[in-house]
Amino acid sequence: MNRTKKRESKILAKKELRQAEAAMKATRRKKQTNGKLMRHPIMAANMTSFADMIRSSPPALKERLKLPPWLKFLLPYKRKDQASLSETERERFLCAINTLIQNGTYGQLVSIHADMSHMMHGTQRFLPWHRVYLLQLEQAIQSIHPDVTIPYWDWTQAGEQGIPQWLQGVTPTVPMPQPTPPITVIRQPGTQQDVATLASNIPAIMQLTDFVDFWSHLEGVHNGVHVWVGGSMGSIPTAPADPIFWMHHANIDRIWWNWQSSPQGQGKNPNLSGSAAVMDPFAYTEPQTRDITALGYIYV
Ligand SMILES: [Cu+2]
Repeated sequence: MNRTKKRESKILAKKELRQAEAAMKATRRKKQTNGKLMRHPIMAANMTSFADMIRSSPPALKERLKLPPWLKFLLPYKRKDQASLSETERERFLCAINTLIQNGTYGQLVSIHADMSHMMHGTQRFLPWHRVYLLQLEQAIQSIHPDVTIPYWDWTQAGEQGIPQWLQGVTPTVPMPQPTPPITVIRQPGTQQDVATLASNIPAIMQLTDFVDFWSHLEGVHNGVHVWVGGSMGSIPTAPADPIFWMHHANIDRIWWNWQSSPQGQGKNPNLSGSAAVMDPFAYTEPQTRDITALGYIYV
């Protein structure tokens, strides 16, 4: 074979590989969306822990299954206000986060947020996409400490309008997938008055009756809090490296759930269809993100 022929066959092989990959992706997507192969397509595609396996088993099976009392916490689990956590709860959360940072799982999640192709900011995907994104970290956390959940940082409360004290020393260096260099978390928080001003928008936002109005205003306040924390939190590719990102987003998710549960917000959903309704790179579709109790958690 001469050189040009060799090159041609190489290009051909690459093309075939790409086609095969595309075909595989298409069937995978089909399997995930038609749900025929999975009894519980919502959870099954993203399960990383045995706790999730129990949690997502059919209600009838769960009733028949005899579980020891210490496994009863599995459904639904509670996301708590960070200010209400005990010392042990704080330690176990940080311990799980650290383990995930060291084993590379955390860095992989951060890199997903750096990928703008997921269109998760400035679109109607913002709220459902981040709801799914939080679940990814939470499921990874629970594969280490099954009783730990993501606490929310309720910056609408006067007592929480600053970086929580127990997080002030938590500025890890996060190893990232190759070739991205590690991220060392930094913060440049603003004043208490500034975060209070941002939070003062929330009561009026809760009164809105249209999803697009609600989402766009809430995302605006959310952006303000990102900028208020500053440093790593101020830029999209590095923000999730700061553990406070997840607690900020849990608070946004909680505010959305409160609105969804209110007369103004009831039944008001994003207007997404086709691939825009699939929360890529995750398999969840937008309708599957609407009910947090179906996803297995509540806010307390
Ligand atoms: Cu984001």
